[in-house]
Amino acid sequence: MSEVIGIGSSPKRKEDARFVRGRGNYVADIKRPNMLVGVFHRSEHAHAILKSVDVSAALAVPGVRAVFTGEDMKADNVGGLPVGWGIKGKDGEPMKEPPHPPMAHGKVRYVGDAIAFVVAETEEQAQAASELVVVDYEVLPAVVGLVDALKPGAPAIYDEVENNLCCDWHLGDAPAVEAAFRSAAHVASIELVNNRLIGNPLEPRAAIGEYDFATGQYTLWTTSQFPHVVRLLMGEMVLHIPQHKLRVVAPDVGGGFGVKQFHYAEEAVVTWAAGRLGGAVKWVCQRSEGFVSDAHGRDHVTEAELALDEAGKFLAMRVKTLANMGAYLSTFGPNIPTNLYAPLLSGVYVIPSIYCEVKCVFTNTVPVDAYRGAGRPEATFVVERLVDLAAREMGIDKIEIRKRNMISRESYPYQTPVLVEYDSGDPRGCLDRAEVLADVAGFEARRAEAASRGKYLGLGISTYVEACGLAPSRLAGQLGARGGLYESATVRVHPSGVVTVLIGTHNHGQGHETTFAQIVSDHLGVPFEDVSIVCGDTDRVQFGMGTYGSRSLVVGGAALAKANDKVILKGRKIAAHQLEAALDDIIFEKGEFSVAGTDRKKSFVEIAGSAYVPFDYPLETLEPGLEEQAFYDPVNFTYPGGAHFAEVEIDPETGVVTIMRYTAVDDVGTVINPMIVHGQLHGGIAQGIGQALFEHGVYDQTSGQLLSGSFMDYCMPRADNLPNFLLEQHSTTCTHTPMGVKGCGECGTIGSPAAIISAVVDALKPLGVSHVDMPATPNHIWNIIRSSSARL
Ligand code: MCN
Repeated sequence: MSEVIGIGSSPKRKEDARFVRGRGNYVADIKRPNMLVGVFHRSEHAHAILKSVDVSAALAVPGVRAVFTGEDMKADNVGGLPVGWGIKGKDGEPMKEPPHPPMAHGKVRYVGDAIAFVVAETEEQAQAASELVVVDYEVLPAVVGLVDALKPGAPAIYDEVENNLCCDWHLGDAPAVEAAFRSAAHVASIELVNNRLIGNPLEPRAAIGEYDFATGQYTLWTTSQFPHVVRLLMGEMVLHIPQHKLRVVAPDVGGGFGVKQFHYAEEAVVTWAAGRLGGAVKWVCQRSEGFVSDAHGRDHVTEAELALDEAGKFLAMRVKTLANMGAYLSTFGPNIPTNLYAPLLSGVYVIPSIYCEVKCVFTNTVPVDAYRGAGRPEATFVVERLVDLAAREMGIDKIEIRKRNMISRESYPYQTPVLVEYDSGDPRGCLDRAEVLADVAGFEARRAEAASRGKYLGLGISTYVEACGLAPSRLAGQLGARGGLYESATVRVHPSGVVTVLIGTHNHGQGHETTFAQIVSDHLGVPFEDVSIVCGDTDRVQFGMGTYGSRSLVVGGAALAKANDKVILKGRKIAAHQLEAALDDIIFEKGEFSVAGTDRKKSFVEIAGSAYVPFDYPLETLEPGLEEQAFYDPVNFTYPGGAHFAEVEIDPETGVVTIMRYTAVDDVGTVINPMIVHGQLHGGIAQGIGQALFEHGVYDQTSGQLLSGSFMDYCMPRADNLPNFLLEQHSTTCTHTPMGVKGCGECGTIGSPAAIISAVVDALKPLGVSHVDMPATPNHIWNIIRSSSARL
């Protein structure tokens, strides 16, 4: 396709040509000369003192080159992994940040904690030897539940952390909320659980460390969503490698979903081991190993209340949440249930005052961090469950109560009581359209028909707002974070006019090679096929903060747009020189620089060529070449939003929930590629349905063993669990991003859990059920139905 394909078109994804042919280049595919293979020996106990670690039998296995332990790393002055973002408690006290060594020494704190790293010539040798590492444990009592961990006398995971409490954080105006609750005509109260999720991207994590003795250069190939940040954190804090001597490469990555956005212990261990052994060392995570070593997501217990006046208008909201941190703080851990959760509790509603307290709690479980949506699905679930409950208790229709309390389109920009200011949106427009598409008017007839077959049919709804585009420095600073997150892009126009973009975001499934090429094609008027996107290599790309929090388009795309503008400006200067006109008279349109009001013009390709030819060039005022770089720090988050309707049918004999219809109307601002946005919504909704109906990370309360440690016990949604989704966009333009765009990567995951549970509860309404915790598995639903006296 040698044509311009701009913003708003849906070309097929460039990257799929290699993915669908099996030609991707993943970390596990990479082979380095004389590469060794490493396997971790991991703790089988949730909480234990390491009395001794005997590696002699493992070392004796033929082919084994080394067996390293946490004590070896400690002796080599290896630092701890990054543990926090400066969250402060209510009284301004800093959160507790106990050290997180890459391999345990002294004590293990969860099943899966790494104890030893066995390096051998082959994986089989390393695996066999790792089973011969003998650990003498003094087993300690473990605690995995949030409420239990805070109880006096609970096992202490760190001597220096009282009551296992990492921090007691809050946001909002408590006195105003108390006053509003005192004047309320009705208070709806709910206790709910946001279930623990385990990410499971298609490609398990992997890492290769390599040390080149001749140059003193380290290279890490890793399955990461943010290679530059890994270089920054690992180089500076953990291994103390100067940045110019450490290259981090994240090649093709087979899905991340948040799981690959942390700096993991294994990355540091392979790189350090490579340095010790003077070569390359590879580790590829086994699927079952991933269950106990990939950071988990969610895991909240919440009490929430909504105060309303007699007309059903919201007055105030009060939320208390316990958030599981696991045994160590992961890279962003405490940031998720605080800064990315509480500021979203206003949803799309006018709620005059809100107060939220969050206790972040250590337990003997895998560290918990971001998982697609990260804090925002949790907030949406709280708000939407409360709204449904209030509607039911006050006898108001659940769509009507939402309409009564929604922020009107005219009220934007809208300042919430929880710090953030929404710049744009039209929640009512989304809701009205979704109501029509979902054929809400015909629902009662469908419910009656289902009842005639002995089935319960329920209609559920969720509205949502998301804050994406992490993170405006201004807001991050106000929330107490140590830094904001900008993004950078370089646009390199080659002499022939073709373009290479070097960008700091990372593409691991979102279609950036396509959408970013569309942006360049649109802005510079160059053919879509003439644009290549490069990401994921710290030696090639100037700098970057990576991909998560649906930031790539709104922050990275904005940097790209800014760099395009700079290219155009320089091109105009060259054209002004060549066409002997004033700069102000040179206009750039559709790939041509022309003198306004004349037919004198130069094509983009001509200008690109002459930028590299000294005599075509105003040398006294410009440097040769056509390459521009831009950094962009957003001024605010962007706030996509929408309304999702789900219709579910429940079989009372089996408890199976079948999704009959799913309708969503979302607002993601200007759409670059409608097909890709559609795909992002599909994937996101599927993941939200996974949380609502299937997925649950379950620990044994006494031993701290992960009971859902394989796909036999951890149920992922499959294609036959999902209906066809009916999706539409109802876009409002973001007022502060260069192209008016908002993010879309997490929308589906944020809107869907609450919509599904709302539908499940509605279906069970005849039984008097007012809330169902996630996941609404057949067993869970069957038990609810069995225990009800009012069956159909
Ligand atoms: N897009 C667009 N128009 C818009 C918004 C986005 O065309 N108005 C396009 C973007 O250009 C990009 C895609 O949609 O190609 C997603 O954009 P964005 O919302 O910026 O999200 P990111 O690219 O930053 O991706 C992160 C987001 C998150 S946080 C998770 S988790 C997630 C997700 O995206 N993980 C994914 N989607 C995923 N999709 C795949 N296949 N794999 C993952 O690991």
